[in-house]
This record gives sequence, C-alpha cells and structure tokens, in this order.
Amino acid sequence: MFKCVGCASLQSRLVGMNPVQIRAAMELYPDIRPTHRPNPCENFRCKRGKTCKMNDENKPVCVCQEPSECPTSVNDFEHVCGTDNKTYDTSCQLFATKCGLEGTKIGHRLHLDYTGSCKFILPCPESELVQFPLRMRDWLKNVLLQLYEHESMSPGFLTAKQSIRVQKIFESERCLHAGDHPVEILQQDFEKNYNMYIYPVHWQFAQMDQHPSDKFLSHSELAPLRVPLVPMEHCTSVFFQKCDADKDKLVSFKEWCSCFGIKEEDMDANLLF
Ligand SMILES: [Ca+2]
Ligand SMILES: [Ca+2]
Repeated sequence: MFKCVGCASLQSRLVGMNPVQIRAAMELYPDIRPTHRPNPCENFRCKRGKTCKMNDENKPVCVCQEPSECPTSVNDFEHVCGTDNKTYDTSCQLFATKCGLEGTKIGHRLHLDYTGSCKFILPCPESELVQFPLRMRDWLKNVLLQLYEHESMSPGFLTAKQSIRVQKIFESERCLHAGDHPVEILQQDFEKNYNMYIYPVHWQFAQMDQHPSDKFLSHSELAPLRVPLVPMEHCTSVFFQKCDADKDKLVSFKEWCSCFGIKEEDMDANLLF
C-alpha cells in the first residue's frame, strides 16, 4: 500500500489553513487529496481470461479480456499449446480466446494442453501406459518425502497432520529410495509396501481439488500437474483421459484412486480432510 512519508504531519498542518492554502498544499502533495480513493477493481478477482471493468452503475464486473490486450511473451517458455493444437503466445492469450468463445462447443473444449509451443507428441503405446501410474506413484511419494525433509529447515509446506503421515513413510526402513528404478522394482515395491503409497495418492488429489473442493477434479484443477508433464511424458494425456472412467469430464476421488491401483477399502474420501 502507498505510504506517504510525512503525510501525518502535513495533514496536521492543514488544520488552521484557509481554503486557498489547503488547495495549494494539496496540489503540492496530491497523494493527500481526499479524492484519492482506491480503485474498486484493484482487489476484485476475476477468473483467467477475464478482466475487471467498471459497469454503467460504476460497479466492478468481470468481462472477457481481449487477447490483444495480453502482455506479449518475453521468451519462448511462455508459449502454450491449446487442446486445439494451436500455439498461443501466452496462457493469457489462450484463456482470453477461450472466454471470447464462451457458450460455444469450441470454447468449452478449449483448454491449456501443455506448456511450450505445440509439438508432435509420440502416441502412447499400451505397454507404456501401464507403467505410467507406477512411476507417477513413486514420484508422488518422493515429492512428499522431499517436502517433509524441507519442513525441518523451513516449515510451512505440510500441516502437522500431514507431517505425521509422511513421517511414517520417511522413517520406514523398507522405503524404496528415490532413483531411476526399473518398472519391475517399482511394481514389486508397490505390492510389498502398498501402505506407503496410499497417502501420497490421496494427498496429491487434495492438493488439486481446491476450486471447488468437491472431491472431483476438473480439467483446470488437474492442469497444474498435467500441463508441465505432457511434453515430457507422452502418456500423460491418455492416462488422465482414461482415469475419467465414466467420461463425465471430471476425475472423481474413486476414479483417481483406482487409476493408481489403490484398493476400494482405501478410497475413503473422509481421510482427505
Ligand atoms: Ca474440485
Ligand atoms: Ca469421471
């Protein structure tokens, strides 16, 4: 927030001045003018693709942003590939375009597919698709263990409850160390130490299920995990599509768990929160 050094003393000096003197003082120090009101759009949040504008009644409202009003990319890393297989200069441009298509089928289907310009992504063979959850499960477990280790240096990554859950995995001597393990080892470890994998799968779901927190993941809730992975792991898109077993465009908690081989009895969503 703007801080006017010396304003307080100035304002106290205004007391006792005649109107002309006050006007002169205010012209010298415009930031103490009583008309200096905060912009109502300043703290008014709009979803991606929209921007705040004042309507005819002088109230802040969210309207579609013009793609041409988006700041242009500074480097190639800002390009994104849409699910329409078109490269957009920035994610702002993609979401502004999507907003402009609101109410149409094309707009409904347009999502951010992955970061970077569109490129040819190899098709995912069934054999690799089977390996995907194995590697991802192991990775999720390692992410949590890393957060746990960080926690000792700079707390705030995990809640006390989460820390207790991860501590159990961290302290287990049987825990498979992070590394580039062959899929056979990952499979064996999953069977042997199944319990260690339940929490990381639950935890990742809860991390993403925030807008809203309804035990279903929408395309945009999955995006933070999916988007950076797609250009690196060519089975990502197919994997998440298959996760949505009933094809309602949402990945439910049960669908998510079964994608990662979590047993029915360990799919209690009440464990999440
Ligand atoms: Ca949700
Ligand atoms: Ca579904």
